[in-house]
Amino acid sequence: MAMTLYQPFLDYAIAYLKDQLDLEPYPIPDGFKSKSALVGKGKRQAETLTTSEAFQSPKLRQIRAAHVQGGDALQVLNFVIFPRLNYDLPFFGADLVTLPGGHLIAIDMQPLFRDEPGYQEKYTQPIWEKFKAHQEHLPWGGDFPEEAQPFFSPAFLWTRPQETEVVEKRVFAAFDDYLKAYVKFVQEAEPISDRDRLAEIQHAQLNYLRYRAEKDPARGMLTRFYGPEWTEEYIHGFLFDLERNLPKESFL
Ligand code: DBV
Repeated sequence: MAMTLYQPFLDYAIAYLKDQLDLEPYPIPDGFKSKSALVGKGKRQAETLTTSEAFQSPKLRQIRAAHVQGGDALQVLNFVIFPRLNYDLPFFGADLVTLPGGHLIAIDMQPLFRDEPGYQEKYTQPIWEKFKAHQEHLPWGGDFPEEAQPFFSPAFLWTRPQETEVVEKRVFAAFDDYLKAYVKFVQEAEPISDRDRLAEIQHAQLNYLRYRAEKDPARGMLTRFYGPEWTEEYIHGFLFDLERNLPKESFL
């Protein structure tokens, strides 16, 4: 059953990251660890629970998950890793979404510098074979916002599986491969000290973050469940919080 379709993804990711990296907790602001609402009317009324988890490591500023559980037809895991600003690492981004209309899956290592050939060689080439293999079972999901394209790598997995079993098996396998490749990048990453490059990294991180916060596709859903005030604070104070933490995180 789809009741907790994405819990195994989350449990696995946290366990693997804890095993491979030196994880510490990342503070979650009051009111965001767990939030529930009753949604719908009468017999169709159901509880919708949103829980958050967050960690950090010496090279990763924030590893965070938002997990929405509202029954078989509403399951979401949004899992993103934001590197510290003195690494040129991509973001790890997974948006695993199950709505009444079906499953919608986005998995990528999202580039800071999409169009630098050297960057692609470093961070896309190593996953390319795996991407091609997974894409045979997880075909391109179509219809994708044009303006979002600069934020994705050529190895972006974007797919809308019909069957829940495909999510449990194929999507899980892809998530696993991308996470393992990402952790390897992290383990091999060297800090950047060149000031111009640090400025480019900070600029690219902010650009990505502002885009994600502004266009968050969950805004409508979260606002319906928990109201606009809670939702805006959740987005800017937790999900995409770099701007607020910039003074202490910046290397400039
Ligand atoms: N998406 C988020 C966060 C979510 C979340 C923080 C807390 O960035 C969920 C939850 N994504 C979510 C939901 C939907 C989508 C859709 C609930 C369905 C919205 C709806 O249909 O009502 C990738 N996610 C989408 C879409 C895209 C992405 C392109 C389709 C919506 C559209 O067409 O605009 N999210 C988007 C993205 C990444 C990502 C750029 C990177 C991996 O995480």
